[in-house]
Parts: sequence; structure tokens; C-alpha cells
Amino acid sequence: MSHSWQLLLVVSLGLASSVACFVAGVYFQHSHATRLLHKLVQRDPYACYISPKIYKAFCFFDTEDGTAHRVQRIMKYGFPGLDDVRFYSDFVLSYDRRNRVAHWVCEHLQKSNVQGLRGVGRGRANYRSDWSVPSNFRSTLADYRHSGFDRGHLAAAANHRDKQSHCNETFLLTNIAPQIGQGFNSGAWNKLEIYVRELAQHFGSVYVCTGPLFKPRPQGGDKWNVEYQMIGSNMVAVPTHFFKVIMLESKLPLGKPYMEAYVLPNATLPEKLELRQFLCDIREIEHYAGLDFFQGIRRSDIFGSNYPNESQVFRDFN
Ligand SMILES: *[C@@H]1O[C@H](CO)[C@@H](O)[C@H](O)[C@H]1NC(C)=O
Ligand SMILES: *[C@@H]1O[C@H](CO)[C@@H](O)[C@H](O)[C@H]1NC(C)=O
Ligand SMILES: CC(=O)N[C@H]1CO[C@H](CO)[C@@H](O)[C@@H]1O
Repeated sequence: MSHSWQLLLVVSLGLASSVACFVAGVYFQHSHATRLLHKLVQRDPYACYISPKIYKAFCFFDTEDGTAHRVQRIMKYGFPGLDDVRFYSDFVLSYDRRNRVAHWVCEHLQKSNVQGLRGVGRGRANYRSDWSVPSNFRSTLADYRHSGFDRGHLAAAANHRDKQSHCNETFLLTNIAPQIGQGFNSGAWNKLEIYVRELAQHFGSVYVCTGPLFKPRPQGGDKWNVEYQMIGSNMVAVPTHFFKVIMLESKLPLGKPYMEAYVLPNATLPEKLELRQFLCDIREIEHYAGLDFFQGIRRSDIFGSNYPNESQVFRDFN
């Protein structure tokens, strides 16, 4: 009798300890795999893109969550496109290897990066080629020299003043596009950048996506013709227009986000024009750029159903 009790005890102890070992093993395997996944997501844009799905399928144990990576913060509302996505310390960019300018640059502005620290700024930074781009697709300083165009920032330098290294990265030529200087880069475009920073100061959390557009000209019938200049021996495309899509997060817990978009022609613009006159329908920009902005938000939450029947993106301002 006592013998069989002993046997039962030994067997159940053995069973319990093997179950415990198994659970512990699974747990450690899982946390190890999660760590590897975190690392992968921080390195690889495509892993980052699908990471919400992976995490959802993966989280049967609670894992430490507070370490939301900066890329996941900047790209919280989705990637506009997935062509050659590149991570920098305070912005994310998709590079167009054919045109040698970015397709889009996304930033998340908060008071901290806009207000910045004393002594941090563009005075201490230099334009430089981005060596992470393969040499045959890279634009160089020589391409811009004597071209007559400014090296225009897509992610503005003054948006990234919380660290000098962040500000320095905005001077990489992947974040630069040829812009008309007088009356554009130092005019209306600058006004738009200042306006965006004011929004960040005021609302505390602003998502901005900036990029180039190339204007199609009607040729009669259903035919179109796209023409643009290229500069330098690497043939850096000169965009005909630039867009900025802006999203403000509401400070109220149930408040809806607010989006607006601006398109400016790469031209000398009269000074009297107000920013309001460059407002455009976001869906129209998506159509011409082939991008999808802030897909994490239902458009019906934001737009009415009436949007212009004629293209406003490529209006004339002169
Ligand atoms: C920023 O760039 C300047 C000029 O290229 C360089 O001297 C400086 O060390 C850089 N600072 C950081 C923090 O990378
Ligand atoms: C667009 O709508 C306006 C008024 O709603 C109309 O006058 C105009 O002819 C329309 N344009 C086109 C191209 O349909
Ligand atoms: C609207 C527009 O096309 N603007 C100009 C942008 O810059 C190029 C290069 O000079 C011009 O050709 C475009 O006309």
C-alpha cells in the first residue's frame, strides 16, 4: 500500500517537474526569440513593416512593451510605400534610385525635437553624400554644384534639434532635393516648414510626410507627358512640385486626428501668396505620387465626401 503511494508520488513529482521545465523552456525560448525579433525590426525596414502582425501572432506571454522603438513611433500610422526604405535616427525615408531623390520622408515632431538644445543646429552640419546608398545610385555634392539649384531639405534641419547627430543626418543627400532657392526654398517652402514647427509646438505631436512630385502635362486625348530636368553626372531629378502631408494628433483622449496637405510648385513664388492657397486633397497627391498616407486611419473619419473635381495639385500660381 505505502509502496504504491510512494510510486505515485515519485511519478507525479517527475511529471510536475518535467511540465515546469517545459514551460520554463518555452518561456525562455520565447523571450529569446522576441529579443531577436526586436533587433531585426530595428534593422530591417520590411520586418518593421510587418512587425505589428508578427507581434500579434506571437504574444502569448506578455513581453516588455515600454521600449517602443523610434521607428515604430515615427511610422505609427503606416508606411506610404516600401521602396528602398531607410532608417535614420530621427526620420525614415524611402529612396528612389532612378531619380536619386527620396520618394518620401516621414518625421514625428514633438516639442523636444523642434525646440531643440542651445548650440544644436545647421551651423554645425555639412551636406554630404549618403554612403549607405550603392555608389551607382548615389547623388553627390558635385551633382548640385553650379546647378543653380539649392540643396533643399525634405526633413527640415530645424525639426531635429534635440541632438547634433540628428540634425547632421538631415544633411545627407538622400534627404535633399534640388529646389529653386530664391522665392521657394527661402520663401514659401520655408514658411511651410515654420508653420509645421508651430503646429508641433502647439499640439505636441505632429506627423509629417514630405516628398517630390512630377507634373504630367496633358497631350490631348488620354495621353500625358512627364518632363523634368536632371542635374549632374548622376542625373538627380529636379521635381516640379513638392508635397507635405501633415497629421496632428488630438490632445483629447477621443479626439480625432486632423490631416491636411500642401503642394508647392518648384518655382519662384510671389511673396504675397498665403499658405492656405497651396492646400490640396490628400487623395490627389496619393494618386500622383503612388503613395498611401497614414493608412492606419480611416479616411471616412477625416474627410467629407466633397473633394474637387478638377486637379488642384498642379495649379499655376504666377
Ligand atoms: C556634425 O557634423 C559636423 C560637420 O560635418 C561635425 O564636425 C560634427 O562632429 C558632427 N556632429 C555629430 C554629433 O555627429
Ligand atoms: C467641376 O465642378 C464645377 C462646379 O461644381 C463645375 O463648374 C466644373 O465645370 C467642373 N469641372 C469639371 C472638369 O468637371
Ligand atoms: C511647376 C514647375 O514645373 N516648376 C519648375 C521647377 O523647376 C524646374 C527646373 O527649373 C522647372 O523646369 C519647372 O518649371
